[in-house]
Amino acid sequence: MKSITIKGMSCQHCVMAVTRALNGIEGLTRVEVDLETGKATFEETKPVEMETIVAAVRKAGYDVA
Ligand SMILES: [Cu+2]
Repeated sequence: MKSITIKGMSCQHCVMAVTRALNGIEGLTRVEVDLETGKATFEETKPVEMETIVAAVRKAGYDVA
């Protein structure tokens, strides 16, 4: 399981948007995003570049710490 910290989330809608963005990346599974901690955890079914993840999060309107 990998973990990243998302910046800019303020409500459950943000959590859903980030979750959707991460779920949209091929190779990521078991995505869970926690509003309190700002942590997003996931597993990889194949290696995914961190740049790909950061790009998807930014496209959704958030950032990775
Ligand atoms: Cu929100």
